[in-house]
Order: sequence, then C-alpha cells, then structure tokens
Amino acid sequence: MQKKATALEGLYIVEDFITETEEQELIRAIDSRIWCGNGVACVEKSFCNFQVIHRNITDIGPLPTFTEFIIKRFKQQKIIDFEDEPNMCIINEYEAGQGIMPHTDAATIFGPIILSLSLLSSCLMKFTHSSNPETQFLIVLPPRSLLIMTKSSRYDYKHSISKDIIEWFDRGENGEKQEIIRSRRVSLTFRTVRNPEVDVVINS
Ligand SMILES: O=C(O)CCC(=O)C(=O)O
Repeated sequence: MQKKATALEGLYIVEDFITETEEQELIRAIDSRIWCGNGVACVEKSFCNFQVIHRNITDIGPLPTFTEFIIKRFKQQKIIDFEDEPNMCIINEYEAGQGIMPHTDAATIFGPIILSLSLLSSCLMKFTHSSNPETQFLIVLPPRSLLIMTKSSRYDYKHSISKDIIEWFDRGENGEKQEIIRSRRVSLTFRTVRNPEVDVVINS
C-alpha cells in the first residue's frame, strides 16, 4: 500500500487501499441503504451524510459507521493530518454510460485534501486546467484505489469522468494502449467542511 505520485502536482494514488473483502463489505453496506439523487454534481444516484438544498450544504451528520475503518486507515497511513480529518462523505454510483461533469470542489468551504476511494469498475479521471484547458491529465482509477487530490490538482484543475463505456489509456513506453470496459462503479469521496454552518456552493 504505497502512495504514488502522478504526473500532476499534488495528485497521488494508493493502489489496493482496501482489500477485496473490505470492498465487498462496503458494497453490501452501501446497497442496504437508500440512494438519493438531490442533483448532486450531475450523478444519477448519490447518498451522503449531509443535506444539499439548491447546491448548498445545510446540515452535516456523523459519517456512516461503515466508513470508520477507512478514516482510521487515513490516519494510520498518514494520508491526512489530524486537522484535515474528513467530516463529509458523498457516495456516488455510476452505471456504465454515466459520468461526472468537470468541476473543482469549492475552495471556500472544503479543506485542502479531497480523497476518493474507488470500488468495482476502473475508470479514467480527467484533470483539465481551469484557465488553460489544453493542459490535461488522464489518471486511471483502479478498483480499491484511493485518489488523493491536493495542491494544484485540487485547486487549479477541474476533474471529470466521461460517460464512455469503453475508455483507452496509454500504458507507457511503446505507445501501447489499454482499454477499460466500464461497468458499475461506486466511489466514496471524503472532504473536510471547514465551517458547516455557512451555506456555500459545493462545486463549480
Ligand atoms: O467519483 C469520484 O471519484 C469523484 C466524485 C466527485 O468528484 C464528486 O462527487 O464531486
């Protein structure tokens, strides 16, 4: 379980952050609850420990108990500092053919670290520089991996996931391409809301 730097400043990935058994247990726990839409960041199905009304956060409850071991691991692995402990989790479900529009998580309300744990299907996440859209990075998110977004990747770029059912990425040296055939993906995104009392727009 090693934190690897990507080509984009401030963006790291930890492969196999959780085991297959933990992945299955998380899916079981998640699927036993009711999904809601609420129009959060353009995904069809989401649920979370907060209320979103007109894209404003109005109420934050405790994180679901099934995420406790993940938070503990963030601390053990020194992924987060104590003051950055996430108090918010959004769980998104993407069936094949669903994605998420380019956005930057609001810097006015969320802390400097955004963490996204991927379950089930792999996908590509695209990072597009906000003021220079030709600057782009494509990052493979394998199942059970943790994406750590900080610094430039968190503030200067928009991240998005395409609706493509088949995605291609460069494997490396020989210009070899590898395909991802997308199927159901579930992600848990952890953020730190600095001031939960203030109503703010959650992303742009
Ligand atoms: O699915 C993911 O990994 C990212 C989700 C996301 O960016 C969001 O909910 O704002």
